[in-house]
Amino acid sequence: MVYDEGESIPRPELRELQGERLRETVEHAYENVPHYRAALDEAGVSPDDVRGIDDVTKLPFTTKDDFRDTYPDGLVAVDQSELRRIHASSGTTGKPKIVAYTERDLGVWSEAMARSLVAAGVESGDLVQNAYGYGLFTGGLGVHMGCEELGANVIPIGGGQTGRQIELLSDLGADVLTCTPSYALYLAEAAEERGVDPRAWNLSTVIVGAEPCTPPMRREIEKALDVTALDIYGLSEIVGPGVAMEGVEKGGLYVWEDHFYPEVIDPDTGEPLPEGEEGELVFTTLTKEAVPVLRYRTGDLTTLTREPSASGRTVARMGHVTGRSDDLLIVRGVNLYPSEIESVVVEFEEVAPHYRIDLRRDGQLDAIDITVERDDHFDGDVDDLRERLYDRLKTVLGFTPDSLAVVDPGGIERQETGKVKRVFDHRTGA
Ligand code: DLL
Repeated sequence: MVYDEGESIPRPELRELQGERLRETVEHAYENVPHYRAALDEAGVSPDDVRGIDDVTKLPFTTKDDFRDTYPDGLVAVDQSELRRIHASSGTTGKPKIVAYTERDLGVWSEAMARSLVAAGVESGDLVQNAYGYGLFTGGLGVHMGCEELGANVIPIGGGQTGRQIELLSDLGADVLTCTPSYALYLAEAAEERGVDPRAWNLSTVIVGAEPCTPPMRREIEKALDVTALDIYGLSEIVGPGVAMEGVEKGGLYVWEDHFYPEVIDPDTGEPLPEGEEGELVFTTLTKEAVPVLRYRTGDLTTLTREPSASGRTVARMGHVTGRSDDLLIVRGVNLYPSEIESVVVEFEEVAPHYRIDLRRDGQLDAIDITVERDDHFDGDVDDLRERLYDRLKTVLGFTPDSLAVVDPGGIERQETGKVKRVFDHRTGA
């Protein structure tokens, strides 16, 4: 099932539509945002040079710094009186990125979210417990609007209040839960602790997003809650949740590319990469009024395909985000992505899917300490488990961690709301 015809426009028509919309967007940005006028002039590109969607590669990139440098509203392209909503990114360092929406922008977002819910199998009349934070974060209100647009029944509980979440899941029996993957696991664990069996809930689907979730982590969620876990992607700078959504077929995340045009580039050279190759995801908005965005470098690493999909949707599909280009940790000169450690942790049934990485300086050298948590059900020899984990980590990482601690269940501090922090880099104070 699709929500509207925009999802399955024949590709030649879609490209034509994208070309027209790109040209309008570039014109709009050039006329109304001094930053874009300067950037386009510097790149020697005028709106007239945009004749089709392929011309997107002529445009200069927009970066997070461009949002920060023009804080708070330097990228807004319409009069204040046209604005209907302001959100902000959940950035952990520096100023947040402020984003704004016109009425039409909110309509596009609601539609993208409704499409996303339908792709996940949500139907009008379904009950959705929305545990994404409401407020400046786009998660709560974005999902909420999509539910209303679709005609689903939404419980706007927001993030946190775990006791309440458990009670409502037991008493109201939502069909769908929306939350971050780390919170889905937290909730399942918290229910067990209270003597509630989360597998007995009525949930059939959990829509997880806002942070990466490795495939094994997803399987943990599916097992713990007896659900299908589907991945929702989005970012405030583009619109919020619902830029892309994994369908029930699980063949990648549909990108609603009649509104948000995706590219994947080599993060080092900025050159577009061939389909299927992993690189940095870049988005250009095609219909946004308040904050049009040209070639925004998301920092997120993934792949793109435009192969026909089993569902009949014609839009591009992206892979799960595997990490961020700025996630890369360099430890003693060796590249390390936190997801590599996660992939080992989830291989072992004897440990819980929680871990913590601490980086510190030991004299002139980098040191890395890894902490994992013994699973509740494991009552074997912890030293032996530690040895096996250590060996596996050495093989996967290509170097030897300075320490590996296996702590008792619950030993790693949980974060109840928001995006989970797993890396503590004491070398930089981050
Ligand atoms: O996290 C929007 C959102 C809310 C998406 C609820 C999905 C569900 P920001 O706070 O601006 O917006 O953060 C955007 O979060 O660039 C990614 O690094 C990360 N992210 C979002 N969705 C995913 C995902 C929201 N499905 C940043 N997988 C993005 C991996 C994700 N990372």
